[in-house]
Amino acid sequence: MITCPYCFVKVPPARIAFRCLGGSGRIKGCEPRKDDVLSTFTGVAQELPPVFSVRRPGRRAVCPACRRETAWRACPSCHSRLAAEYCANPGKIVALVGAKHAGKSTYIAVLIHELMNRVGEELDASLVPCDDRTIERYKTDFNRPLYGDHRLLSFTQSAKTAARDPLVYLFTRTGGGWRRRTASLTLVLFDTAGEDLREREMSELHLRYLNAADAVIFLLDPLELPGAQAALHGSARERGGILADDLMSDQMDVVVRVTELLRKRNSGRLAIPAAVALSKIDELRPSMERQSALHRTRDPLGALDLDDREAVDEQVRALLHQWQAGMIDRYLSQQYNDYALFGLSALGEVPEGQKVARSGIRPYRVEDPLLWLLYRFKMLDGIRR
Ligand SMILES: Nc1nc2c(ncn2[C@@H]2O[C@H](COP(=O)(O)OP(=O)(O)OP(=O)(O)O)[C@@H](O)[C@H]2O)c(=O)[nH]1
Ligand SMILES: [Mg+2]
Ligand SMILES: [Zn+2]
Ligand SMILES: [Zn+2]
Repeated sequence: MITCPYCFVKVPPARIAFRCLGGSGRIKGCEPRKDDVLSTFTGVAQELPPVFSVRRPGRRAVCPACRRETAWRACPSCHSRLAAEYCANPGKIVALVGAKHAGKSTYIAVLIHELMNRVGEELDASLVPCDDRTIERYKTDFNRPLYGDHRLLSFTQSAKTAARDPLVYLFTRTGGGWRRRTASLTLVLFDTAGEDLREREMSELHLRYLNAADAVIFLLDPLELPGAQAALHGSARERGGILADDLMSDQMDVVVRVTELLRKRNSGRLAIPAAVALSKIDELRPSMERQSALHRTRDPLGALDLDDREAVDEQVRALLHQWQAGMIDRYLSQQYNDYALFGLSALGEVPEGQKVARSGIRPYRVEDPLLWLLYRFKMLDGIRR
């Protein structure tokens, strides 16, 4: 079974569809025509050669209409293209969720950038976009505003008003040891708007997305945890609490709602790994730093440092309890077999108005949740020092 990374419908391999290549030059083939299924799904009119299904889908198939051979595989449900690498490497879908304004989009923007550069180098890994839409969308919606114009990202539009394409990347790493085994992971990141996760009537797409998730990352905004106020910079205290009166419940609400949905898949404690991260920890007061494992930089070991992991986990747990948000920790421990706590900052510095700080983007521990998940997926070693 593979999960379509666009519509998140589960597709048995025997039902993978193909799209005719159409004609090119002197080679005759089917004419492009309006694809209603894809147009409805993407919200943009799409003209392409037709999609067809075959009895035993392999890597290629012959179009029944024009007899031309094609290797363009498509999801039978939404007609999006399924990349060959994706079909070969059943993807791990990482769901990223958090309340409105928690920092999800900024986190995605910076995480991808880091995986392509610094962290990719450390792990001897490559991150390659799986389709053109991913390349386009990362560039226009994430990279250009943040890294090009140094502007903060605008809030994510609800899936109700704008089509939402997930970003799909193939993450490949060559492991250590004499065998140099190569392992791949398809990373499907779906940038949700905070309000979409909150409403009682969550959309079909979101339900399928969460249902298909192999791991979930929760982002919690410390500015919105009332008990955290004393630990924040003065300016952050003023900026916090702008969203609603009942903010703790807002941060918590998303955790509970998403957990309830995941719960429908099985009874007992959930087996799906959950990474729970405080975002924006650059907003914590410098006085926090002295005893803090959180403020120690992670050594680039190319492996998960288990001692460091435990220290950070403990510290974030202590912070949550100190901030009267211990309920979140208790709730997680009741619901999940496997959850871990993190603290990170995508920007690394408090933004100045609508711009990133003049010192630039200096992410801090953004990769930690992913390293932990890779370790959980057996794609990264854990070491003790
Ligand atoms: N100090 C600090 N602020 C951040 C950081 N990341 C995001 N922010 C702030 O949080 C705001 C919201 O960030 P987004 O990434 O748009 O949040 P979101 O979760 O995608 O929000 P929605 O799309 O509306 O659900 C930004 O405009 C920044 O002001 C960070 O690492 N540090
Ligand atoms: Mg957003
Ligand atoms: Zn054809
Ligand atoms: Zn699909």
